[in-house]
Amino acid sequence: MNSNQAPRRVENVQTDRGSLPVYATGTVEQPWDSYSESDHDVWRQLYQRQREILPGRASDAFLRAQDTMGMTPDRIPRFSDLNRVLADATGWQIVGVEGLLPELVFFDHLANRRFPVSWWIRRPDQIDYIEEPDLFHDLFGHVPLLMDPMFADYLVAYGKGGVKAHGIGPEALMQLARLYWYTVEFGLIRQPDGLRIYGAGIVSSKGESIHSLESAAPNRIGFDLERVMRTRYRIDSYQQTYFVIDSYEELIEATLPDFTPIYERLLEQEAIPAGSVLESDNVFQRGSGEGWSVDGDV
Ligand code: HBI
Ligand code: FE
Repeated sequence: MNSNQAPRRVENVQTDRGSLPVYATGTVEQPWDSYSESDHDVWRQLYQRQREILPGRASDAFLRAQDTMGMTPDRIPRFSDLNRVLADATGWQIVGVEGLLPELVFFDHLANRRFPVSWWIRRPDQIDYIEEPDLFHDLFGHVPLLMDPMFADYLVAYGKGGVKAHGIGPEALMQLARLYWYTVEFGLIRQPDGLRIYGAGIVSSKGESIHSLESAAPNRIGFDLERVMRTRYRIDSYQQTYFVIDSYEELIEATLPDFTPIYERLLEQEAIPAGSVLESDNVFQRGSGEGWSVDGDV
């Protein structure tokens, strides 16, 4: 990526991931010919590192989809190549963007089966962590599951819900952001052979791919829609709680009811701290809490 191609920052605003630059809302063509050898090398390093540790940790659907899509470590994939496969599988399309979008713009993309993917990839010195979603996070982490019809339909329903929630108010948006956070970004799924990762924020991170499944520190709790929508989360560390679904169908079923009465009911209830375990929880693991910092819940 040539420096003159740096993403156009619009402004820093308080998002549900803390204060981050939110970018121009238009979509951009993927400047594939402008990627430098260093950009392809960053993709290659991250791709190979993750594919070494994800077998046995990532969900079957995720690993299968990545292979079906034809993603390889060799070069940064072309959005146009992946879009041909996606169109046949679930009708989704990737659109290039500058980075994080205002929520309503983001929800509208999802509602119309368009997944926004940052066109730029992180620098070599950001290999282990980058605050904003770059091409690797979006393309490696989020895009493969768009091949799964159930998950793809969940994201459309989520986007439509987000457009509606935008008209309701900030509390509704916050409750929906928690649902996105604990499923699309940091969700676990129970398979017959054990718990597996499907959340993009986990599969695109080496440390959290291991921590989310193998550490004694976090809680692992069965997914419950209203429990998740009440639960605060972490943006600056590993999650203190991971929620576990039994199937992607479970996510669609959760989005079927009209959320308006749910938003109203949740307004009466306290938010739940990120690290709490409730009597009513279906507990897979009650975390030790080792390494948790007390403040910092969003
Ligand atoms: N924009 N490009 C992009 N990618 C995201 O994942 C994203 C976003 N804007 C808003 C957003 N996510 C969050 O508010 C979600 O919780 C909706
Ligand atoms: Fe993401």
